[in-house]
Amino acid sequence: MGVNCYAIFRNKAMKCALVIPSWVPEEIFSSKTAGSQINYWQPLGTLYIAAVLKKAGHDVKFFNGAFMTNEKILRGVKEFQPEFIGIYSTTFGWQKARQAAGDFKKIFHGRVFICAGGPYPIAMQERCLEDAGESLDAVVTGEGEFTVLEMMERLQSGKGLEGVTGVVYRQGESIRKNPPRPLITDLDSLPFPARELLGHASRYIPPPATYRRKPVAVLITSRGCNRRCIYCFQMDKERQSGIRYRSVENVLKEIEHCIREGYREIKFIDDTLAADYDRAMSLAQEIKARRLDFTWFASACVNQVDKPLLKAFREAGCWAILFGAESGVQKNLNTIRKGTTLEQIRAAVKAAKEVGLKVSTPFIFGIPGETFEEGLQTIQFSIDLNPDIANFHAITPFPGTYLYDNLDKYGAMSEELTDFTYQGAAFIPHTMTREEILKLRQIAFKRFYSRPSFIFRRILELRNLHDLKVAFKSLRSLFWLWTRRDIFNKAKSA
Ligand code: B12
Repeated sequence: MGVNCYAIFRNKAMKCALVIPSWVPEEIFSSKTAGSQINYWQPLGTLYIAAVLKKAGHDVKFFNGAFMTNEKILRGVKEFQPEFIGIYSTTFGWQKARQAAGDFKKIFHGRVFICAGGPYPIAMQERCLEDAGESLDAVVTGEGEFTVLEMMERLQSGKGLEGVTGVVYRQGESIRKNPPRPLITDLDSLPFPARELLGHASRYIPPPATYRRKPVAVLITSRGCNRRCIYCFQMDKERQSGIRYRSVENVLKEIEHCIREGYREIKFIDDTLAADYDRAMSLAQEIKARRLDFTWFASACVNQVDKPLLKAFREAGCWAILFGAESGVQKNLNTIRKGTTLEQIRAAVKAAKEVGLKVSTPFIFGIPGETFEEGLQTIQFSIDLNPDIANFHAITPFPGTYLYDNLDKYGAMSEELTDFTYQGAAFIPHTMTREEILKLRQIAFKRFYSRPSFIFRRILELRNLHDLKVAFKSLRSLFWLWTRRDIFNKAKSA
């Protein structure tokens, strides 16, 4: 390590830049369909880091590459002159994160401490430091709030990072790996995410058909999941700590805060909002009782809901619910360890519709052991289910998942990290080809969204300009789905 990074922190409040490297929709989606697929949910994880740093008195600036070019980020960070830079990374974003770290080190002649965090560094840990070389000083290997705070204190006092749990760091020529930091149990003790750092909140919009009012805030009421789906990345890999809940009162305080800040819709990003039935019921009843003026969208697991709960959600302003359906073939649901049945999926979707909720169901193709014919069965199942929104992804073996750790058993994986985007380039099961997975996705979107009954229903539901825009974007994607072969094969459909 060049300049002794630990020596530059001799003052109280530190200048911290939090960066999400630059990315554009076309890097993830086909340019022909990106318009109806692109999602700009708020990056809550990084905003929690920002909130604890601000609360500790540090000067924090946030640079979101979803809306900034790399040049703009480099210029902005250079101008800010931070002493600490934290870079967020998914698997898809790692190469950009590594590059950005190198650029920052050059700009500041090494006189800046740079660490990485987020799903990919959490899964890969010291391998990120090995891969990034001197560009990176440390990796936060879990929830970052208290780890980053303790790192600051250590850096300020010029002490090293020995004993700071949840961090892997460079010391001289060697890499030190400290024990993992226990997961935060008292989530109510955390400050609300620093959404004030987002600038224009109206830019953070979900995919067109998945919101009703703007601006949309993202909110998480619990952390973790006790399910064991083989493709899902979870901080707590072995699911030992189950689900950690915020108190309903603490959640309501944040909702009221968001409404005061002008938000009109909330996307709850809990993996499932109904894991604790009674808590979910009291949350909905409290929202209704307090007449809080916002609409909301949440996800739930099909065997955790029933009509009374969904009715309570509806009456509390919930307009849509996402059920992780995933497959229309029971064998494949079992393979991914979803823990649900086709009958439970049908029952949950039916109940949600009966209480007037819109239903969104994602499906995945390329499940280990799945055949092309079974993929067609899943498409027919999605049509029979007839949700309002259906999405058709490709299973993706993210590092840190059971699928990734047991790859050989199931299939082959791409070496290209930018393929890790659910779009179908990252994994091929032994039972299918990549072309078949991409073909299934194209057939699925075509068949599901081209049904005259579906289009007629959508026309009848047109209410405002927003709906018209959504309809136009969907029709344009449909046009390309029918006129372009291999639309999901990025190499061929650019
Ligand atoms: C919100 C969200 C988004 C938002 C914002 C993401 C962003 N930060 O730019 C949008 C819609 C833009 C997005 C896009 C994508 N996403 Co996304 N997204 C999520 C989601 C639903 C919530 C993240 C969140 O806020 N969680 C809640 C907070 C509390 O947890 P957290 O994020 O893990 O944060 C903690 C730690 O990671 C750490 N931490 C977080 N940020 C930072 C920053 C620093 C500096 C440090 C030190 C620590 C740190 O501390 C935080 C607090 O404890 C997660 C699923 C999930 N439930 O986590 C998927 C998830 C992160 N996304 C995923 C993917 C694949 C993508 C896309 C490739 C998908 C796509 N097709 O669009 C793109 C890639 C974008 C990119 N720039 O890389 C995967 C990543 C898996 C992986 N290993 O790569 C996830 C895990 C979903 C999944 N289960 O598969 N996403």
